[in-house]
Amino acid sequence: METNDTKFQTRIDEGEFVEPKDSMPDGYRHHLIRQMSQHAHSEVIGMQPEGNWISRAPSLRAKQILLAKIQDEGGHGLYLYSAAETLGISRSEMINQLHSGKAKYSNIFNYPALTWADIGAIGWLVDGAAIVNQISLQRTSYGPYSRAMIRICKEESFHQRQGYEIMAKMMKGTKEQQEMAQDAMNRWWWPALMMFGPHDTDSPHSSDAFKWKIKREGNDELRQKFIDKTVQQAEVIGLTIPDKELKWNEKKNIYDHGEINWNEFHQVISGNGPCNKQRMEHHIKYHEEGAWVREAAEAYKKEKSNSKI
Ligand code: BYC
Repeated sequence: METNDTKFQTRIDEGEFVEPKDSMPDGYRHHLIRQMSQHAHSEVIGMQPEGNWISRAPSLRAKQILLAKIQDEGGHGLYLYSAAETLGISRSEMINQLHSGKAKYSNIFNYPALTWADIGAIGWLVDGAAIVNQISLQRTSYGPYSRAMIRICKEESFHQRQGYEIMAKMMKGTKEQQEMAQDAMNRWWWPALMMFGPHDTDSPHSSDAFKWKIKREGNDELRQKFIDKTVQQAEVIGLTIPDKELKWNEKKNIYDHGEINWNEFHQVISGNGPCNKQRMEHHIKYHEEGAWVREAAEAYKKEKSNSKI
């Protein structure tokens, strides 16, 4: 007799999407809750390094664009928290897991944004890396996650161009501005490559993720796609990729590249990066200060449901 798990796997193998009320193995549900909640946390924590520059943007135009971008990131967090809630976890549980350190968020947001060029590097490299990963996730097997990705990718492509425009402008500027852009590139390149996660051979979740079609492409495959498209963009504006081993491989039609510092990656994702403490303290402080908003919303909801009785 076919078990529920076998039936589920058949649906997945046939390319069907899974929807919230469908029966699904516990492992599938937990895998998605872990990934989607971490994805949502990344969007929201990612607002911090950029938010730091709103009041110092070099023009009104730059400020308006940055504000819109950061609001988008908050919106992405909301879509993703809502999509994760359809799996039976509450928003407050997800936030508790973030605050207790049980749930991770992307390594990249534990680095400081030191100059205006960092805002360019974040948009261009960080959003650029995120798009490559999220385009692939548009075909993920869980319907609400897939649909959230389609919407998010549309906004991310504007973010990536916003960052590239800042870098291109700085590279046409004074020597000092060019050096600032190169310095930002040097600091953000390697952490951006780490965003794709460990090598597939060292990725404990990949085998289930492929079996259930949560992941369609491997961490290394997506990282390579990002490198190949970004190297050319850097060349166009005159930036140098800080990797001496980067070289075009004629046979494979890809760029060979140097090894990532995995020790740094593991340190950062286990809480010891340059800004982990600051990011979490900030999140906890504003979450606590916002308690009255949540309480008011709950009271309003209660009041409304009582008045219907
Ligand atoms: N950072 O088995 P693996 C944005 C963890 S925000 C931290 O390969 P998986 C933006 C991983 O969680 C968009 N941790 O895992 C916002 C696991 O630990 P746990 C961010 C990482 O899930 C504002 C362990 O390492 N995008 O664009 O199969 C402003 C083993 O890894 C990282 C997403 O969140 C990392 N980079 O694959 C600007 C994408 N990598 O959970 C921009 C959604 C790995 O066992 N997520 N770990 O404690 C994914 O696609 C997948 O989760 C990953 C990892 C490819 C990241």
